[in-house]
Amino acid sequence: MYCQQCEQTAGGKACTKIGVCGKTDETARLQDELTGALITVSRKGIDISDKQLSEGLFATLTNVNFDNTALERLIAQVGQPYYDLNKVCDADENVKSLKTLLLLGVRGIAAYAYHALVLGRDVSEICAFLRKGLAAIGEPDWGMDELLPLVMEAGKVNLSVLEILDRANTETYGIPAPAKVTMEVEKGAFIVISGHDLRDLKLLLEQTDGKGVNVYTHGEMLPAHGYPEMRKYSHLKGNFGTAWQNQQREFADVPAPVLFTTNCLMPPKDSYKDRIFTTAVVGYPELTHIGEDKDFSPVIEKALELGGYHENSKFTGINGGAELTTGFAHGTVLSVADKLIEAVKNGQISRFFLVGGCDGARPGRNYFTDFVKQAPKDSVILTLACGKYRFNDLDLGTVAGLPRILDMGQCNDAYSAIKVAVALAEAFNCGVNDLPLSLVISWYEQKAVSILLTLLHLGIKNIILGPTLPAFVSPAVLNFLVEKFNIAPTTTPEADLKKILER
Ligand code: SF4
Ligand code: SF3
Repeated sequence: MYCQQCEQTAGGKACTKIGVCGKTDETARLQDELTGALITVSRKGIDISDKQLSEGLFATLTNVNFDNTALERLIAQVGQPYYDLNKVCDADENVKSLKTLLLLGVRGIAAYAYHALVLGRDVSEICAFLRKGLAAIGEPDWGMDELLPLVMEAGKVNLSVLEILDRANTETYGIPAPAKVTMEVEKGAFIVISGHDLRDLKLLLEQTDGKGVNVYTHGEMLPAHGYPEMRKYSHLKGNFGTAWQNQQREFADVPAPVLFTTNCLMPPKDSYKDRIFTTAVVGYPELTHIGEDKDFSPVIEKALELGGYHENSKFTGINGGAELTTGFAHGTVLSVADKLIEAVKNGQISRFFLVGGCDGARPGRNYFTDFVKQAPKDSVILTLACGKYRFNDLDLGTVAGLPRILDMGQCNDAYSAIKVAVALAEAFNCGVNDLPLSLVISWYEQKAVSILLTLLHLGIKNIILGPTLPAFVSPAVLNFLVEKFNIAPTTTPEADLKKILER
């Protein structure tokens, strides 16, 4: 195997024997074959459905599908000889770097397209770009001149898909509003639901209604508490646990089943394997997978059988806090835009930091906790995605009547942050780069890659990226990113804050 698509890749270079994520050599080969088959389809102009295309690509994201049978089925459905991805690896290092960047961007876009498609949205234009991007990866003679514009276009297309998804979510589940979410688990039967698929949560809430089974979010499902159509269910109680990389510890002795929607699933330990269920694109051998009929009865039965805790049980976030807040999507933040602008003008708010992105297991990720703790007391921390669990239980007080940490949602809601930044720039009659706004982004998997490409497409400069830079970025491509966008790796919170505040 040869995989370097995520931040935890072995030795900071590539996984070649077994994935640090737990992906086997065989699974990696099947994921390459699936990608290769989709490249062939795109190069030959063969018509496959947008669902098949986005689902196939989504299945190759990190921590999504470890189930070889499911991957074989997806390959058989495409039914084309696969383009050999080794040709990408053997190319000139800059071509390899750009083709990898394009492929990972395409995978991230496909994930968002899939979520929008599930909510009945038309993503045909998005998928047309996915086909164009995949076809380009198979072009034998393309160099930097041809590939670089496509990489930048991926950022533009990702912005479109995020906008489509934002509209799909808010039109289906309402405009998110601020919500306080407890980490206490009430006694009695319950289900934990993880991942990004809001539709699965909604269906689970409907199917558990009146059954004496409570529902708790986990990981990226936390922002669901902000949506009116979810909050109306009184048995949606709170949030269990923290970010994805702690699941093997947090699920070890929980007396309840966990339903994984896509993504991030880790190989389950034997101690809790019988309690894990999967649905949507996520999969792992031998786990019960709930198919397209979305009949969650086996999960509900398991919850009733396990019975939950005997007493109410208190849990805390990684900093000891017992309550989280979410629901500060663009609708809420922009409804107080006048107040924010006034607070910046009169000096109450000195700066906005967008600190967020994907979390991961590396110890260096404490950087993001320390950064937020050390940020000036009159600054506002906008956050999104699972990286927020590093600090979302901290009580940093308020500024200008608003909590200092504003959780804008999942990584799927990056559009919210962009919308707020653009609106502030308009209000101040300046460019986004001239705002008192700094972006400190953590990355892990391929959706973060597509979001990063969107930020670059918008011309956003001075992004600080960590905890490490992607292994697939060649020196020449890195040089381009530094010269054009002044992108920089994280160093220490102290040094990076100093640099930002002196700018
Ligand atoms: Fe390694 Fe990441 Fe690929 Fe898994 S997804 S095999 S950890 S690079
Ligand atoms: Fe996290 Fe997987 Fe990316 Fe949606 S849950 S941000 S890593």
